Amino acid sequence: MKILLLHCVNFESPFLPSLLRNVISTKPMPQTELDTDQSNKPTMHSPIIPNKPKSALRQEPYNMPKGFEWSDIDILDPNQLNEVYNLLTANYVEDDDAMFRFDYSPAFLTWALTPPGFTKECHLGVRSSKTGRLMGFITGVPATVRIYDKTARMVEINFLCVHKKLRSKRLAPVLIKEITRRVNHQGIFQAVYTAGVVLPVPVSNCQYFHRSLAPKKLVEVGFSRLSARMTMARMQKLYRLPATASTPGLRLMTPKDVPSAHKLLTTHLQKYDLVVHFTQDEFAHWLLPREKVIRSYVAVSEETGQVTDFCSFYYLPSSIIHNPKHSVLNAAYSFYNVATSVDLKVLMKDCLILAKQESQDVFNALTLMDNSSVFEELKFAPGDGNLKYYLYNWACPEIKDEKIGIVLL
Ligand code: MYA
Repeated sequence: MKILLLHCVNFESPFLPSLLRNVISTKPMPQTELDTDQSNKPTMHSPIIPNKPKSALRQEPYNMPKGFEWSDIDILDPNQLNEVYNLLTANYVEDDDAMFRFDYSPAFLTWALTPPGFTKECHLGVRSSKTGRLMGFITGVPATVRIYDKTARMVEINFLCVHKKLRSKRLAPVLIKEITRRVNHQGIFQAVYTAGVVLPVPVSNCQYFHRSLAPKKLVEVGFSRLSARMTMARMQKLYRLPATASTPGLRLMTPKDVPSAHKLLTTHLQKYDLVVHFTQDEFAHWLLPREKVIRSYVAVSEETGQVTDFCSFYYLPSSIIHNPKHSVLNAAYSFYNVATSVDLKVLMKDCLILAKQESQDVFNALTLMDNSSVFEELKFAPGDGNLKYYLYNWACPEIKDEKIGIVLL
């Protein structure tokens, strides 16, 4: 059994540190059975492969297949932002039936890719040498992440995409190896990322739940179905929401609320096992409202002037691929929520109401943090999508979904 596991490891794989995580975390065994040299053994709650000094890292970029070249993308340049948008909007993640494809807006991409400390070396593109056209992409943005009680500077990896015309040519592993090399040169040796597909080796698995806001449209586009005993009129009645939010004083967060809201969220996140440790600047970047991108609301105590309740969601529409009537599915995704003066159910119901007011068709949330506790009463239904969480080059035991306290975009 042990030998089999080790035989599964592809030593050429960019995932080697994640593959080894499986051997270590799910099949505990006396270290002597793996190797008699005890000096370079990873232990639990530590890197799998030790950090290297800059001089020991590969200095030159990995070779690209003939006809392609690396390109650092300046996401603050509107033309390059548009190139990334065009690549992703036509080639990024689709559901299994190819009915919907994520349509991250340019404003969303700017938000997602420019947190404090971002570098354009880690917004890595692949261009056709002949035409200059952007054909592949991957990004890493910095974050300080706590896993159980260890904290590490990491990157959040996202937006891995290869143009449909270039699929299955093993460009993705080269993109991953090159971004790893670039991140390592910044002195960072761990990463966190999510994917719908099963890769070696998830640290956690969350399920998507969906709350219909526009049930008729969701049925028309094939996102949901009318069950046998349900009529459209009954369905619309079932999902009807009040016109206004009910948490007293709930309003959009402003820069003045940042210190208090940051403190509230930081304290709340202490109870989870995989979380981002936001600085105040990072919190301001990730949570201050941006039109059509991110919404955060606060309720403030009249007595203390402190934020008592905080809720947030982001807007990520999907293109509807073949539908005669609708071309965009407007979806809001639950982000970070902390309820202290009201029940979490009340606060998340307010999120539904506020998202509906901004013309969203569906509200999505994962089974992480305390989200699952509100699903039944707020009429969320389980979806068929799962999102796996991965850690690169970190050995630790699996984490239950309700102990995940980080939401990646
Ligand atoms: S998740 C979003 C991923 N993007 C999409 O799903 C968009 C639509 N699909 C595509 O663009 C392509 O199909 C992709 C693969 C680019 C996904 N993550 O080039 P290939 C492996 C990682 O011939 P293609 C996100 O952005 C696959 O198992 N690897 O395949 C997080 C196989 O490997 P192996 C994936 O279809 C990304 C190899 O690629 C994924 O043309 C985290 C085949 O390569 C996937 N989602 O292109 C990346 N899907 O042979 C890891 C397939 O070994 C980061 N593959 O089985 C690791 C940390 C790096 C930084 C470390 C710093 C310290």
